[in-house]
Amino acid sequence: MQISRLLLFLTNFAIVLAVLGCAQESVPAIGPQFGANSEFEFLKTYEDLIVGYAQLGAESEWRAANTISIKETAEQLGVELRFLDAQQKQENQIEAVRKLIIQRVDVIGISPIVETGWEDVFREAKAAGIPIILVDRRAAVPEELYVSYLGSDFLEEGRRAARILAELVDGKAKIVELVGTIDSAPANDRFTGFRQVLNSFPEMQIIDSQSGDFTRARGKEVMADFLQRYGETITAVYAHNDDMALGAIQAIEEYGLKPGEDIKIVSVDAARGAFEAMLAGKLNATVECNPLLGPQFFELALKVVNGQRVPKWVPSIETVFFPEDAIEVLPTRKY
Ligand code: GYE
Repeated sequence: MQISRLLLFLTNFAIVLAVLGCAQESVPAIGPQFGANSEFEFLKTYEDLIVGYAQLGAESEWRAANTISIKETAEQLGVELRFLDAQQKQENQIEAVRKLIIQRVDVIGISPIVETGWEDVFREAKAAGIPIILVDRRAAVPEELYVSYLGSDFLEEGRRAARILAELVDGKAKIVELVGTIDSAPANDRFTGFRQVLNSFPEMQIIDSQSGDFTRARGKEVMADFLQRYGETITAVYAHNDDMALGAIQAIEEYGLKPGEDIKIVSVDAARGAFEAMLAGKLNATVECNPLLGPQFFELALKVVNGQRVPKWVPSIETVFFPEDAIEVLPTRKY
């Protein structure tokens, strides 16, 4: 009896030892998971990142808000940001990208001033192993030359502007168009999207279309010129951004007409100045285009640097605002 008990004890003891042994042996078996965890420890954090940013300029309220968003977010996250401003010239922006390549930053963000002419410098970045993220504006380059585009659907903005204007004028208007920077993605697409919708409104005619370069000063000049040429024939303005619409409002007032009444005006951006103009009854609607891209940009940059997959296009979420929204929305606007 005692012997059999002893045997039982020894057997149990052996089983326990075997189990423990197995357990010990199983450690290497789960090793790869620890391996993955230790790789995880090597993932970069925001504090490790050096990000280059080639901004195109400071032409509008939108751009000012966009720049602040990039700079403030970098500071909040602890990212080292090398920010260069091309002052509205493509050659400066190309130079900026080259400087950032020489500095061997981890990622380059760029809002390409125009769509074309980027292939060479983007290839240089690729050869140096530095990923490019397009922010706000697209570039017409093969997809393998950038990792992601973060920005708006400019075609849809153009279509929205046309639908709103059609409602405001009951499908009948003589329109002048203030185009953004020639060959820029937003100007190209806002131009095209607007016409896509206008095709269904035969009595809405665009009588002239000129670039105001996305600035208030040029918007005013171009509008003054339109008024000289067409006078009271003009019943509507489509401006590719709020700044040009605000310039046009001044020109219309100086000409002696009432903006928002005699001439209906629709623009794009939904910046503060547009809300103020809507409150004053001088602007009829603004289509939102969100410039606060800092947080999404750095999130993308971090993922890219850590080898994680990112979508080829990250669209911003946007809406449309009318004068009746202005009182409530203006105090909450961040730009
Ligand atoms: O609409 C305009 C700015 O690229 C979306 O550029 C941006 C445009 C914006 O100057 O105000």
